[in-house]
Amino acid sequence: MARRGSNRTGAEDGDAANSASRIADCARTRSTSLSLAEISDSEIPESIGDLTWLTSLRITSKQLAGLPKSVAKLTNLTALTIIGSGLQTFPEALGRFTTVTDLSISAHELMELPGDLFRLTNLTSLTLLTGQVKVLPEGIGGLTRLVQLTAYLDITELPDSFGRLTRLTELSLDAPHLTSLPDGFGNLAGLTVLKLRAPQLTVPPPEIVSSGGPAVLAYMRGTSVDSVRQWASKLLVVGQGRSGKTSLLKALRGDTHDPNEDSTHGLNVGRLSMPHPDPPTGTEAEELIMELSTWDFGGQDIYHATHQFFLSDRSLFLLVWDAQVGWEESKLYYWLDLIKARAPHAPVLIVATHLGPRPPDLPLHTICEAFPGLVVESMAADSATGEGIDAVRRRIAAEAAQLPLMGAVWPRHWLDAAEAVRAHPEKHVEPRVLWDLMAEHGVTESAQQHYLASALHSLGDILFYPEDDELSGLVILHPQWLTSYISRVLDAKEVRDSHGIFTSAHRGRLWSDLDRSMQNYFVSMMERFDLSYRTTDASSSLVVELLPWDPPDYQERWDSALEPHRRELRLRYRLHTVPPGIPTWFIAREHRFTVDLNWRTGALLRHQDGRHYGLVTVDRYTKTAEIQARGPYPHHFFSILMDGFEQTLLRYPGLEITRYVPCPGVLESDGSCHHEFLHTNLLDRLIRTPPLETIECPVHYEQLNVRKLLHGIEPPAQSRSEELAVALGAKVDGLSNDLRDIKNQSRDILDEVKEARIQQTAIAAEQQRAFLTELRRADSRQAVLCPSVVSVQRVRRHRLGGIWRDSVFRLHLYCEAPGAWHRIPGVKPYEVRASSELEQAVLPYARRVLAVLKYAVPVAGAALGVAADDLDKLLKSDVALMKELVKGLPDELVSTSPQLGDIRSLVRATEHHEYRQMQNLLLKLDPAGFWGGLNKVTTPEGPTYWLCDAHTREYRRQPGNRSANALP
Ligand SMILES: Nc1nc2c(ncn2[C@@H]2O[C@H](COP(=O)(O)OP(=O)(O)OP(=O)(O)O)[C@@H](O)[C@H]2O)c(=O)[nH]1
Ligand SMILES: [Mg+2]
Ligand SMILES: [Zn+2]
Ligand SMILES: [Zn+2]
Repeated sequence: MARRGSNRTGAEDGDAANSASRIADCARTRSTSLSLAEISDSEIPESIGDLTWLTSLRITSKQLAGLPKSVAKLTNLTALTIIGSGLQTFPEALGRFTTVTDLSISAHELMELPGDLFRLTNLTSLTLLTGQVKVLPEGIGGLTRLVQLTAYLDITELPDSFGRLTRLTELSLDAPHLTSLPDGFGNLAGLTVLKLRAPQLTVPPPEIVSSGGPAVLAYMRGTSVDSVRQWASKLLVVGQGRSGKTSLLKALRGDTHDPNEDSTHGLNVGRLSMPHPDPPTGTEAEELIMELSTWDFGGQDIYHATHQFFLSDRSLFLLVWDAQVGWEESKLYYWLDLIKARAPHAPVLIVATHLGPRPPDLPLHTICEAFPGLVVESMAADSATGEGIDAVRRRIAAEAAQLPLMGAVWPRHWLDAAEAVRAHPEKHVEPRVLWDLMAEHGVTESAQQHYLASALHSLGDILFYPEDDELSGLVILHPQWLTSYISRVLDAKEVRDSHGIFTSAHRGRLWSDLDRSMQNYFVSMMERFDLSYRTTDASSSLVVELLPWDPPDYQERWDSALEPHRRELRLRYRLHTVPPGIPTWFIAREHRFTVDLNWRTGALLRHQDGRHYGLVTVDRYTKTAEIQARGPYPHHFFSILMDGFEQTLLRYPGLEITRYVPCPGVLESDGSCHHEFLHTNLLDRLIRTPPLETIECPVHYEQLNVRKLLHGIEPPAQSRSEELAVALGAKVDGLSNDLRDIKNQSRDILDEVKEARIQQTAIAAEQQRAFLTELRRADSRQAVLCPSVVSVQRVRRHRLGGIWRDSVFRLHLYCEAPGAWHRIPGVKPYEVRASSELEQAVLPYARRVLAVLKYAVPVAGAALGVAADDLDKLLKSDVALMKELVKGLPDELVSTSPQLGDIRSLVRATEHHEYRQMQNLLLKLDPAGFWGGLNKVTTPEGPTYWLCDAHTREYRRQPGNRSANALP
């Protein structure tokens, strides 16, 4: 009731007010937009029909069953949003809203989309978050004005009519069971933003989808012109060293057995062709030949981390073991764990070799129970005598024929070009040669050449990193060639003896057949794979797989990081297996924090501020990993490390991960408490209404605050850090005043100021990072089209005749370095004439930026070529002007609905409308994409930021000579 009479357009009340009073409010203020948020009543009163002037209506309700008849009178409505989690049938009245151009419906229980929906032919923007709907009717093709479509559906296919939506520019589709796109999809020529989450898709193949919208369109257009089916796939052969992998492949090919077969160094790629056992009807040739590219991996442990990059899902695995050695010694569980982690959907054929006195027995039933759906059969064959080889070959053919990508449709030219690239005899070429080769085979468009190259890269056929300054000049056509050189380093006793330090002297000896530039290229390649990093003495690298197992003495340093604050954050990961590369890849990836205290299963790291420390440890026996951070305000550093670690774990899409928060309690008897809380469980407690704020530790019986346990683990922790930022800001100001008094310049105060500043910066960093993460959550890396942090001012411009007439918005770009947001010195702002239309886009966005910017801490200016004081002044004036600018804006902040679970990202995507609008504005203002000289940097932890040169250097592996793009 307190809100009555306030003239707030579209305000949403947090409390569950009844809709009648809101409608009455609206009737009095004649506001054109009405929001009925979280209303408690299931029926909306008919009086809503009196609000005939309404143009925008938003209803969110858990109880909503339908809409009153009178809504039909709202003939001016153009935007309608209904979020009704309980809505089971579509409101009948909906079909009458023919004036509506913008419709958004979230209804998780809705099973069907009625034909009525497709009468709304004026729709330009449609959002359907209806995850249970199994069919998208052909009627969708009638909505030819659609520009933007966001949908979460349970469909397996899109209707053919979809190709008629030729005005579509933005499509976000989350369809977990979608298998193919319709032929007409290629007609959607204007589609610039395509976000597809469709893991089951085979047409186009995932390697194309990962390149983004334009690649998908080019592919679909290509197939509609002329397509062929590709009958090829990969056969990956793994197992312990000397188990008989190479020999088995030879036997399958019909080559003679070599009793003295050499051990495989790195990996060997070859071919195996076999007839399709059951060619689809209509196949022209009498016999359809399937081409399998065989990947024979050297079995030695040391290679395993390198091999992971070539173990791809949607391939067939042969897991080979030596019957005379036995299944346990052959580590079948280890290999199955690994395959499951890396390629959870791949079929595995277990093959015992070396048939002899000891029968090839194994507990198949138990194994199949432990790995449901993974193992397709267990067989036995002898490569020396040929016994059983035919049966294995037949079984491989049968399984290969079933692989999802066997027989995939490709544009004819693309396939021709791909074949030509695969058959090229050179080991490496310049990109120019690759493009020429593709052009010769009909792929002439530069963009298409890039999509194809990136698909071949994802398939493991070539290695090419066009966005990496150091690696972009070369295309490796045969990955096994590169791995053989890496293997030499991994095999080298001298490198192992020097604790993994690979010096230029080693390089000269081990890679003597490579010239200098190729050696450098290979070193960079190893860094790309997180296998090594350059040490401070830039001529050496540290090969992380060769680090010693025993930790150095780090404890004292680690303990000192706890004083004087005793602030510590911890998170524990329990994994179903500790696969190769964990945590070594992480150690390489995060080496910018190194203090040279690394070992094979852990590392002590330090933040650049010198006060925050992190510790990462892995226990292979208990299959746990732990991340800890300590310092004055460890949350920021902790989240960086956590992101980096999660990013590394992502290389294993099938890895089972459970996260725990260790109990911080201390027991009188024996030190710290050993209990751990399930991370999801803690989160669940807070989602409850009312939230369960405390939890009892079952070991030491203390009631613990759940938020405190989770602090720093769950972004963005906005309110907590805001409070602290305010308090600290005041403290720093106060202390600084004290300092002006000469007598008071004691060490203590200086130290205190320094300490407070470190904390302040860490808090700002956490907020700024969380802001950008949230903003870009729905974007892929490619979609981070332009910088997002801008300060906005409105200036009156002096016109001829001395009259102040024209008003412009002035936009200053900011460097996005977390914790150090700053204007870029010497760069002119963008200017755009203010209009009311623009205001709607700019102001709400400016407010969001301001919410974070106001706590920003002045950057140390020296590195940026300006005095810190000047930057500080700019920052303060930007904040003041922005406050002025957004004053009077209704304080409506759209809430997201956590109940919606996995469709959350899409909900956010649609609610990030203002971000999109700002993005579009900036793209118009800077069509050449200069962005004040900011660099787009993808950090090793995943997020992409736009950074000034000085801050870019922090992420570069070596100052000044490489871009910091992370691995794919
Ligand atoms: N009798 C017999 N010998 C075999 C069989 N398979 C392999 N061998 C022999 O076992 C040894 C190892 O075989 P490889 O094929 O090189 O084994 P691998 O698994 O490729 O070994 P790595 O490359 O080191 O991982 C060689 O001496 C082979 O001749 C088999 O089925 N029967
Ligand atoms: Mg071998
Ligand atoms: Zn406890
Ligand atoms: Zn910067």
